[in-house]
Amino acid sequence: MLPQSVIYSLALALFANYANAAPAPDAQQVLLNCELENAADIKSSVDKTGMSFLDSYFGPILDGYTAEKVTTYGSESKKAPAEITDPVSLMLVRDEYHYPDPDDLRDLNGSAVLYRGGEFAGLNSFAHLPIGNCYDPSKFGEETFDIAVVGSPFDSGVSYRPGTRFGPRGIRTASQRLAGHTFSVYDGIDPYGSWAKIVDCMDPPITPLDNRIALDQMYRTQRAIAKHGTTEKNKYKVPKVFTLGGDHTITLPSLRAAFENWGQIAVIHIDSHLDTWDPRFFGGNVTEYQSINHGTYLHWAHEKGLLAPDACIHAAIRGPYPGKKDVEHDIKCGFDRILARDIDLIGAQAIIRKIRERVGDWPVYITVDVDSMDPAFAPASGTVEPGGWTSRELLTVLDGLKGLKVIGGDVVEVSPPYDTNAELTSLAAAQVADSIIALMMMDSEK
Ligand SMILES: [Mn+2]
Repeated sequence: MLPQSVIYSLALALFANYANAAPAPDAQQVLLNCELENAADIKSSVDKTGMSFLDSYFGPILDGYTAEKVTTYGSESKKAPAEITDPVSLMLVRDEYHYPDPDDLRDLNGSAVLYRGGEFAGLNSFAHLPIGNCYDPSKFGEETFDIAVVGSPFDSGVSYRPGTRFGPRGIRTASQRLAGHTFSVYDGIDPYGSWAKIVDCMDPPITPLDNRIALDQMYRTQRAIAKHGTTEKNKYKVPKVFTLGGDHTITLPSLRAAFENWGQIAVIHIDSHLDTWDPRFFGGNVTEYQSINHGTYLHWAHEKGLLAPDACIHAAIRGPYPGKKDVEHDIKCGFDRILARDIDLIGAQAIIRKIRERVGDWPVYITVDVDSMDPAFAPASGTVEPGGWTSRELLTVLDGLKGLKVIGGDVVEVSPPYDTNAELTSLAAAQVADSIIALMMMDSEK
């Protein structure tokens, strides 16, 4: 992504200083290793004494480092280490290094990665994704993408801790180290460097003063995003949407918009609470307005016919039930339940199997409330419940869902004002988003 012009000018000013202090560059411009095509180029960049950077610290012992020398040096049975054919030590040529030409802007405009530091640069989009032009109807047929990340900055449906209106920006800030050029150690996947075009549609304005209008704004946002076509390598015509919450109420408008494109949806709901509560008992029974909130939205999704019958499932459940009939009501809404302690009793593999069997071939929407995790890992959520999953356990379960038809998802209930200085909750949420986006990407590939 292009850094802003302000960053350009600051960096150029810095460069000007360096350029003045350093000797004038000669014809042989020394570049970093990533720019060099083969080992011969690297050798030609070694300084004139033939000493590499490491040699200057440790002496030339490493210079003749061969398999033969190692076997005679140690015991006979000692296995020689593999010879390094592309020795990094030859790359480090300190005294000979020349700063780039003052007009060389490749590292500043993003066309080459010469140095680290991109993590802090540019606008605060999710994982440094390009920002999409998502809400201009004249671009619907023109600007295509495969997955859109969008924020739903909303917290007027929460029953306990507020602050999730700042969730999207918190998660984006915590996501800055997710940025292409990195591959998961578990499955080798890098969704941002893959075939898929993924954009950040940023946050539309959502009113905090009337939930009816806010829910409609979020629904129209999701609907507009889905009107953009997809790229050539996508087997679907409709882009998928991943939403950064927001309190959990935001899942309802997302499901409503997704239903229009994908039909009935199997929801995998990872949360400490059921969230299918009968609105007559949870917060409602006074006005219709208050009957739609972060504890009842799944009831409404069921009542409006958005959910695949008997194909939805909760996981990490442990919050107390407000009433004795809650589980009965939950079953009527089409859900099965995996409890938080099942991770210890039956393990992640059995949980993954149970989820996969439950949702089958239905289009799947994965919604993760960060209160599914223990407060030790996600302290800043709307309604914290001790005894939850670790962030690792949650990510293990999510990554185990590879191959399902994941058409959308969200991570919700991140309230940055309650987070630690170390951004624990937002960091965990960003990683959850990363895992679900990867599932969405893999399913879309032709
Ligand atoms: Mn929830």
